Amino acid sequence: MASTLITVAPTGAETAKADCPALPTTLNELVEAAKRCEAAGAAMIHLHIRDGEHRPTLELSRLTDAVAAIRENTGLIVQLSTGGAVTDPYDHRLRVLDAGPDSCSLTMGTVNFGDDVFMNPWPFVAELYQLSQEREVVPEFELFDLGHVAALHRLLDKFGLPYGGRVHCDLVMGVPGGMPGTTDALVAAVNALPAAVTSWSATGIGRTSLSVALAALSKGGHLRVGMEDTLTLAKGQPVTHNAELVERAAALATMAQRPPMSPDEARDLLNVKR
Ligand code: KMH
Ligand code: ZN
Repeated sequence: MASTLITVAPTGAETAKADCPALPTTLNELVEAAKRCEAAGAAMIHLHIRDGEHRPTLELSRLTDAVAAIRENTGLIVQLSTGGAVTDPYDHRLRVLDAGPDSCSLTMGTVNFGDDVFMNPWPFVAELYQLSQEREVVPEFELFDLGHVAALHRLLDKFGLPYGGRVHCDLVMGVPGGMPGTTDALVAAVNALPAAVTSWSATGIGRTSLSVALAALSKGGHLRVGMEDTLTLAKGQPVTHNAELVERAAALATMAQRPPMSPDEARDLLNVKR
C-alpha cells in the first residue's frame, strides 16, 4: 500500500514565544516535540531554531547542536530551513549547510510574505542549489507560487538533478502574498510540476491547513504540518503541541488508505543518506 510522508515544521521564525508559550523554541523543547511527533507518524522534521531569548537565529553552533540532538534522540530525517526569517542575510542562509543536515529547504523565488518580503532572487537560489549538490544535501524545493514552479523547471534544466537524484517539492499555500490554499491552486501547481519531480507535499498556512491536507491526499501528495504553519486546530481551538497536528495528519492519511511512512521509508523515497 502506498504511504504518506509526514513532515513536521514545529517552530518556524514568525511566531513569538511570548504569544505562544507552547511553541518549542529551546533545544530540549525541540527534542521533546520531535520525539512525540515521530511517535505520532512524522518521518521528517523541518527545523528553525531560536536563540537564548527565543528569537530566530541561524547561528551555526546552535544549528549543529540541533542537528546532533535530533539525530541522537529520533530517527527523523533532519531538514534545516535555509529560509530563516525574512531579515536573515543571504550569507547566513548559505552557511546553514555547514551544519550538515540531511536535507535543506530551498525556496524557488521571492514572495510577498504578509507585510514583509521573503527574498529569494535567482542568483541566490542558483548558488544555494549548487552548494546543496556539492555538500550532498537533499533539497526540498519550497513553492509558494506558480512562478516558483516555473523557476524549478529553469533550475533543473540549467543545473541538473539534486544530490541523490530525487526531486521533492513542498507547496506552501495560503501565505498572504503567495498562492491561495485552495484545491484549484493545488491542482494547478501539481499539474505544472516538472516531469523530474518524484514526490511532493503540501502545507496550508493558518486556516487553510486542513483543506490543503485533504486536497493533497486526494491528489496523491504528502503532508507537511506543524506550528510553523498553523496555530489552531479549528476556530477557537489552539494547538497545544505539534503532535496534535501530526496525529490529525496521520489519521487523515490512514483514512485515505495511505498510512504514515517510517523515517526509513522516507529515506528511501528522498534518497537521503543513512
Ligand atoms: N520563515 C520564512 C521567511 C523555509 O523555511 O525555507 C521562510 C520559511 C521557508 O520558513
Ligand atoms: Zn520554514
